[in-house]
Amino acid sequence: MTGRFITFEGIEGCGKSTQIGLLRAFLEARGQRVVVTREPGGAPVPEAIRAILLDRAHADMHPVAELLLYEAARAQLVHEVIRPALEAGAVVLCDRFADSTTAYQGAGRGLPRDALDSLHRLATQGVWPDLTFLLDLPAGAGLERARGRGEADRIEAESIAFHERVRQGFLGLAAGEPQRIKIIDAAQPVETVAGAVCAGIAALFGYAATG
Ligand code: Z5A
Repeated sequence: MTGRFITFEGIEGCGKSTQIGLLRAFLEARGQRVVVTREPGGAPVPEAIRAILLDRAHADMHPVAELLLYEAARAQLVHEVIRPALEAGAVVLCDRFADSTTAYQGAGRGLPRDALDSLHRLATQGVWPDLTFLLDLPAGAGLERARGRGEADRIEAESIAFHERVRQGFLGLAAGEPQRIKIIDAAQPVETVAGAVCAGIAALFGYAATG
């Protein structure tokens, strides 16, 4: 595959969508073809699964059912959007990917890591990020930002303790894979975070980070 696969991770409200929009403009200004997508979602079947996952009416969803739905959405998104875009040479920017499952369903819900890793292999079909930005923020700060948007969805409505376990799960992943996962302090102003993202991208693509 000739394209590049870049993912953004972090707790709710950490600024992923904001940074993906800025990075898209940065890359397109340099002549890159960019495909932006998100998890769960990004295509008709994954969007339908997203609606089930985030619906507060499904408060009693079993953690394993939740895990399998995230992986099902991922399998379809990889098949339908991510792999074809990478094969066509595009830069794919994805708002969340398998690291989110390890953090939320692993660290957050307590599901075993070996089961998660097996399902990631099945769902991702060998497609894995070249670079991941972890926008790190204390759970309370992220939820405060996100809750400014209105009623919380099923996952947002979890306790601060759950979201803090998720945050620690992300940090643990980054500690184990420092080459792929770059931690950025997401409490900094938008422009400062964007500068750090561009520096990481410049290293990957070999061009100047300013712009
Ligand atoms: N989930 C899971 O459990 N397992 C999985 O495998 C996957 C996902 C893939 C998807 O929710 C939920 O599914 C998610 C994890 C779970 N739930 N939680 N929690 P989603 O897609 O609806 O939401 P999200 O992915 O968590 O993203 P978000 O809430 O849309 O936030 P964001 O994209 O990271 O942030 P933003 O929209 O760019 O910014 C949020 C606000 O902060 C906005 O008002 C911005 O203007 C502001 N902002 C952004 N940057 C800054 C800075 N630097 N300073 C100050 N304010 C800022």
